[in-house]
Amino acid sequence: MNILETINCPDDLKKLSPEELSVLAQEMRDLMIETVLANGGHLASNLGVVELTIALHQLFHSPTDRIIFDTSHQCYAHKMLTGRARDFRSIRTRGGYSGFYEPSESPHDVTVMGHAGCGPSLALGLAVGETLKGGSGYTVCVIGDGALTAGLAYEGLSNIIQQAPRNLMVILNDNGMSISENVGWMAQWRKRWLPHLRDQLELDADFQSLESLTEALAPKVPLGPLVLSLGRGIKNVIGKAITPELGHFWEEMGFTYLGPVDGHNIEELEDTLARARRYSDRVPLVHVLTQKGRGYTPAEGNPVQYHQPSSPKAGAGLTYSQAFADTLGLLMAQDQRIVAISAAMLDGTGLAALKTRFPNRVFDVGICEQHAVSMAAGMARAGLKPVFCVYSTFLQRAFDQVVHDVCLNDLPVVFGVDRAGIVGQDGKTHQGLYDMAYMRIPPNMVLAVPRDENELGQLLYTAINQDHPFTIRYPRGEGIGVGIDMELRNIQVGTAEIVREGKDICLAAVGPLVHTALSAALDLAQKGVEAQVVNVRFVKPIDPALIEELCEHFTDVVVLEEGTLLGGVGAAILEAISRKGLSRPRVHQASVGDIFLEHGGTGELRHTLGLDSEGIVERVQSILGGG
Ligand SMILES: Cc1ncc(C[n+]2csc(CCOP(=O)(O)OP(=O)(O)O)c2C)c(N)n1
Repeated sequence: MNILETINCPDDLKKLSPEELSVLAQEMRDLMIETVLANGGHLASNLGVVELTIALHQLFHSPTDRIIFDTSHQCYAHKMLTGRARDFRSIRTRGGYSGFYEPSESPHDVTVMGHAGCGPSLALGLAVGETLKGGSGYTVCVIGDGALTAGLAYEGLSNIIQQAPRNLMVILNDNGMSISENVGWMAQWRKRWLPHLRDQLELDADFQSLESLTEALAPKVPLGPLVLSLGRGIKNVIGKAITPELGHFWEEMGFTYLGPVDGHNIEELEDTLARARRYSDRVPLVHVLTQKGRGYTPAEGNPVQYHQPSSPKAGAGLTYSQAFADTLGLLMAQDQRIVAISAAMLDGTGLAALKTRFPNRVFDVGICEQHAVSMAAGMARAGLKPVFCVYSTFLQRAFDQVVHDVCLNDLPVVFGVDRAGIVGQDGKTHQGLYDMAYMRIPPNMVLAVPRDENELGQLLYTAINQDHPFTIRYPRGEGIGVGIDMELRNIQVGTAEIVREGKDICLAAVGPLVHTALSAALDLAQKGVEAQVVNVRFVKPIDPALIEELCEHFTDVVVLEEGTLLGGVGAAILEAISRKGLSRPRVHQASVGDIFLEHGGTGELRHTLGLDSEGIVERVQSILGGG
């Protein structure tokens, strides 16, 4: 039996010797590597926080004390230490553990999270709640240097300083990386101080053993406390001589800055965290230096690729992100006004190659979706043609900027909404299910959904060549495999496309579901049912000719969408029919429903929801059979 198998709860850790803890860390890394290489998932970030997580669970008593990992993509070690090592291999699979915090799995997962920057605010809320309840629980918020590019994080930190709870600690998990290399002031601060950080690390290690000894002796010897505080003073002076301003920013902000600490030295971590916990005059901020990918050479060498290595089942076909970036590259080469923006997702959105090609016209702004949208509005006002490539789930955060800065001013900002629809194993925090509902609300917005990777390029061309806000949503992963037209052409805004004629029922779909509907129509034809298939293409404005056609020729229409039941394309069609004062055709919405969709394979999830060819055939048969 290895040591990890003996850990059923964090208390079991407390029985282990330092040597055993270091063997445990290795076992945890082995399990992480084996699992992620089989299932996909976040690897490099998790390898980097093994010792930090061990130290936290040694010192604090979760779940009475609450440990929040901002974003929670780096919670694998935490899951292993809180009773989930045995079935850890099920992570991200349907019915298995989530890859993020999931309170229904364990009371140690404080709250569902997957978006960056909300950790400080959540932690403050928990700490305040605990105080008002009269509880004694402590709250720890671990936040990465990447997440610290998010404006929301500073709203939380600023209010933490204001409220100064005595039961809260912030830990800066500094590995110099977001998914790609980090950007912004934090990254510059780090680069400036990195050589000094090393000196400070050594000083801290020496001082810490001395401080622990003095702390133990202080109550027992005369003048002990005086010697201790004198020692702290001297250390501060030496520290400041080596690194005159390190920590200055945090101290000025109102924290007590401790560190930097070697994030792979469990003893040093425990000592510093214990010290920080005793400081109660100001909220402590512990600066921990970790290495992304630690202990696995390929990940240490390429933390970007190993942030979330693609699942082994991923194929090699052209992805939607790549198709979008390819067309964008063509257009940028022809028109100097076109600029591209990413909020810390250069690699995922396919913009990394464009950044190399057009270094001054591709902007990685950090985890700052709100800022990205407002900046795009400013750029459009300045005469540029900005394209913001963003995952559907993360754009949610910038809804106000979409409405207020872009649509209210009717500015030509193009939103390339990637990972729209079911994303699969990342689960409910990352499913892209709401964009059709929220992006069709603001006046002036056009909202288009290409049926395949070829139409995606045509719609981007269309979007760039008009003067209004324009959203194109497209899914994660590979396209249908259709040929790509050499010539880009304009598609008339607000026009749907009939892709198959039929008289018995209409299947109106958006995105690749058009192809699924076509395949269902072929099956239905074998059973004597002639289904019409329509590529709705524009959710807004919805094609008036399509609505006419539906009202005149059909009793039933099935609307197929990878989105929420409320507010999406099904709702748009229902509203349009209802505005005509008609109650026919009957609209059957085949969507994800009004639920938060769990993790699992995309194929499995679609099957369960009836959004595959088989499900559509069954649905049509039940409708036509009177079911
Ligand atoms: C609002 C939001 N935008 C983008 C992301 C995608 N994302 C996940 S982890 C990550 C990088 C986080 O970096 P950091 O906080 O330093 O953690 P590390 O992975 O380096 O440990 C990004 C950009 C997200 N989760 N949330």
